[in-house]
Amino acid sequence: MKMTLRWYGSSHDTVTLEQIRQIPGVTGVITTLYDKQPGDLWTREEIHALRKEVEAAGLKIEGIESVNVSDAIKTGSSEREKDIETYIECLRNLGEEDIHLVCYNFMPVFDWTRTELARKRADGSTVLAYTQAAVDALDPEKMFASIADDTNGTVMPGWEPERMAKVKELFALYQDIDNEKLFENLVYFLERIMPVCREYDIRMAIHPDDPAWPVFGLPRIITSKEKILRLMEAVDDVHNGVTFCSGSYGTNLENDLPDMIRSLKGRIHFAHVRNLKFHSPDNIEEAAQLSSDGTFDMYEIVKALYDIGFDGPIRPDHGRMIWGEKAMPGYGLYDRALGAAYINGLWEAIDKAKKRGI
Ligand code: CS2
Ligand code: MN
Repeated sequence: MKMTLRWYGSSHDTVTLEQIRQIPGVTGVITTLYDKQPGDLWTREEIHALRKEVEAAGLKIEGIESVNVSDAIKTGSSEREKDIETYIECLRNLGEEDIHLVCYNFMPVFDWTRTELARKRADGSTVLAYTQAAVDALDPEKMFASIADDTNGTVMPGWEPERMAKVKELFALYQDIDNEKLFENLVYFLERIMPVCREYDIRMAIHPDDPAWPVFGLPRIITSKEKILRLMEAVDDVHNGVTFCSGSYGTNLENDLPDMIRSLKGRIHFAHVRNLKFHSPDNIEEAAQLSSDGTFDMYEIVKALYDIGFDGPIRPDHGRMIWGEKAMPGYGLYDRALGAAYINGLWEAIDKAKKRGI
């Protein structure tokens, strides 16, 4: 595996490339052109400039998270062909710049959903949290307003204010889209982009829905082993692959994470590793990577990735906010650096044990 950190670019991130470079074992970043809206073209020049900036800091762009997919593509509206053409051109430009991994999601309206961005834990750290009761009590249009005060002045991915201003319209777009229709539109999109992915060896890696069940009555299709395997079979090409996000699939305790990883051997192109602490099945908060701080056995998750020969980029997904840091919730420097060190430690121990035949 290649240890990476997500980086939002110098005009949005509070964390610098120089800081990332000093985390032991981190060799690359997962980044994006954060100002682009779904459907925008990413020019070769823009990608090249980003690449030069990252390389000047001694790091490599290991992948893009995300090239966002437009609502026209997700809903299959009349604008979809134009947007797919643009997406193909983005992929071509990325390929020309030697970038071979693209993470994306196919969630309607909201990207990930949380009800708190700064829940205080016993140790004084703050974390992202989700309670179903809070979602049920909320009007989706007020969702953004309810969390806006806790963003530390940053723009949260998938929660861009311009987008949230249109929530009502967005809901209307999905009115006639059920799970099957959304799945069909996803397969259509993948089939259309596979040729350019093959040409440039670009691995598409779908991020699961977070949480792994429908919110606000919207369809959700990437939530379980059965559903992700169905997608792998529907477009049976190695370039149609997976971002394995433990914290997203893991929101549903019925998902056996190590088993899912093993069943996706060869198709996991990117891994997001994080731990969750469950107070009940629908009252969940993010935890430190350390297994005993949360509910997951992080050793088993990393071991499963090791066992399937995972050699793609991995990143500690979200981190807690600690030591007085002010950053985008989930994306501070300190706890993600601790997370990277922890995962690296697990990996080294698993590797040495294996090589010594233990
Ligand atoms: C990420 C997602 O920050 C997060 O929760 O895991 O926003 C992820 O980047 C997108 O869903 C991928 O398109
Ligand atoms: Mn994730």
